[in-house]
Amino acid sequence: MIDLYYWPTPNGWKVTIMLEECGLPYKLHPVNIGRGDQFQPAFLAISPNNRMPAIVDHDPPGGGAAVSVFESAAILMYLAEKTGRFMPKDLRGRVAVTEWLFWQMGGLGPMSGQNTHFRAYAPEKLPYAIDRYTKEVNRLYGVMDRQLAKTGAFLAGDYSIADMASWPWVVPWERQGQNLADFPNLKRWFETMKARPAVTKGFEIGKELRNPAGMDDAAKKVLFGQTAQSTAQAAGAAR
Ligand SMILES: N[C@@H](CCC(=O)N[C@@H](CS)C(=O)NCC(=O)O)C(=O)O
Repeated sequence: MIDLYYWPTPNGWKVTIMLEECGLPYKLHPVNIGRGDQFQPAFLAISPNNRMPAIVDHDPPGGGAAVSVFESAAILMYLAEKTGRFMPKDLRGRVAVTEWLFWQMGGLGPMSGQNTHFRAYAPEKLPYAIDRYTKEVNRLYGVMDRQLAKTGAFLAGDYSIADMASWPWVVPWERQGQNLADFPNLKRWFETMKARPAVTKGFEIGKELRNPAGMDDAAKKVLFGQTAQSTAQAAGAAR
């Protein structure tokens, strides 16, 4: 059985989608990041960066002690290795999936995250910051669109963990100030992904946990402005 430490956000959906695609049984442990659960000592022992998702696999390949993994791409790679699925066996195929997975982790995810922050959450509307991140996300959509025109189907050829990592970050495209109609190959890929039952199911996991009113002030206080000192204090207070 796999323990999944999770909150329904794009980085969380990557893992629920993969677990559903693989049909692996898992137990959900909600980490309410708006209330500070990420600073609980038991969670920090698994995920020292105070971020979800994280997993603990009590039945790792080859047996032995349970394996814990934090960072969504590391989790996807671990699950691909465990199941032998969604990561090609040949060198060139593996390189392509790794490239697009890391592209998502270093580009699409963080840039979209900053874009959301400045568009939706920053207390002041900062035109320079909004413009910078909206344009960068736009550029990244263009990169995906051209890649998908080339492959014709998925980001790295066959359906893989690179697609599972990227799709959740395109879900909020309107909120990102983008228009999917401007990117026909991306739009086709987005709809193809959405039609997969495991993608829909993974996306729905823990939906009821979300605050229907959106992020409240208490959550903003926990999530924004973290420093080394404040996170150490939060971890101390949760002990
Ligand atoms: N690079 C990390 C990012 C994870 C991440 O940013 N998770 C956010 C939610 S989407 C979180 O747990 N935030 C808690 C916090 O900011 O304290 C990954 O891909 O796993």
